[in-house]
Amino acid sequence: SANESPAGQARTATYESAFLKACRREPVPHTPVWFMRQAGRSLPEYRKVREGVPMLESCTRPELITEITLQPVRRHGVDAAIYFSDIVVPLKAIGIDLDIKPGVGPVVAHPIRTRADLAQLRDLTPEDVSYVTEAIGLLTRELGPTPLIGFAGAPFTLASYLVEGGPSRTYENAKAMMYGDPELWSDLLDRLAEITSVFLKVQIEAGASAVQLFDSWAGALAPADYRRSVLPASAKVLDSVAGYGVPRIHFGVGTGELLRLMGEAGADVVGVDFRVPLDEAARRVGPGKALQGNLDPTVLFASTEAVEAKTREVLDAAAGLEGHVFNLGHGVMPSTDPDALTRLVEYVHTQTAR
Ligand code: 1CP
Repeated sequence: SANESPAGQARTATYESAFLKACRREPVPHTPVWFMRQAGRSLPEYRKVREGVPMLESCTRPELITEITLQPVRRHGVDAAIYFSDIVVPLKAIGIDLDIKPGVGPVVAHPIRTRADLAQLRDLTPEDVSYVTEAIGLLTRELGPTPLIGFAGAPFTLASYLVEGGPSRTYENAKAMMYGDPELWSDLLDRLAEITSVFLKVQIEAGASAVQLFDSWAGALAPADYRRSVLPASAKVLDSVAGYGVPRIHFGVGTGELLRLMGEAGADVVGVDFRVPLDEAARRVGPGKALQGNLDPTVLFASTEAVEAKTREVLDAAAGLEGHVFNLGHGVMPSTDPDALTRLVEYVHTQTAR
């Protein structure tokens, strides 16, 4: 309204943005677009500001976080920003000895394999991540009406790093604990659910207008195991932030057989990787949820014509959805041509303008 403060007007404009409307399954002026890993090595301006700053250190500097988060919004005109951080940041913040090794990913010094190892985990407090609150304060001012997505790793995906000690293809130690010592496993996941809930609440209370729970590696699990040994902890996280009324996106890779369960865990929006077409994904998820996805990120290495043809397929499959947020089926690959991403945003916007 006319007598609203500038900050109030910005909040109203954010609430009415195409991205948040699509998450709420309301009509949109165009299909909103953002990209997982849109801030990162595909951008020369990112490589420049990250020079000489280790990854985890960059995640604790509010001005740097703000700049990196804004870069893809400025360059590509995406419909949402995603807070620059990493899923292991809250684990580092409670004192777990871990690092992000260039070209590898998160590496944990003392993997959690026994009940005694659980002592490495303590509760996260908002003060442990005060730089998050500060950075989001700076960011929401700079972003104006553009929504900011907060995020966290889901308990299973965090546990996969903590138990394996680093990236894995087989998750043999994590699964050995899950099958062999279900009580220890569920205690571990419950602790991680607590930490993750606090981390998401900090981001929402600081001004994030949506959150994404990344269960990137959940696709390694059969549905019955996911339902029994993983879903309860993810549901605790998603339920703990339900009262804020911000959309909750739930995403994993290779989760074609888990899509309905990932929705049932408490998501408002289910993220779909590129292996299941969105119309089929909607049948699997069932009514009452929006979907996010799902162009294969490697398509961006093909010609513009091929990118447009494959994007058209995604948009056609999404035509009957209750709500659609366009995204890739997984993160932007570091060697992607940033101009291809800019053209893709423009193409989705013009193709879906209503
Ligand atoms: O030095 C560097 O630049 C390291 C590369 C890097 C970056 C840019 C890592 C290491 N993390 C990040 C940032 C990051 N991590 C973001 C940025 C925000 C954006 O999207 O723009 C996000 C959302 C994440 C989340 C993340 N980290 C996930 C879930 C998303 C996904 O891709 O599935 C996972 C699994 C991680 C762990 C991680 N951190 C970094 C790497 C290389 C990995 C994956 C390692 C593996 O393969 O297991």
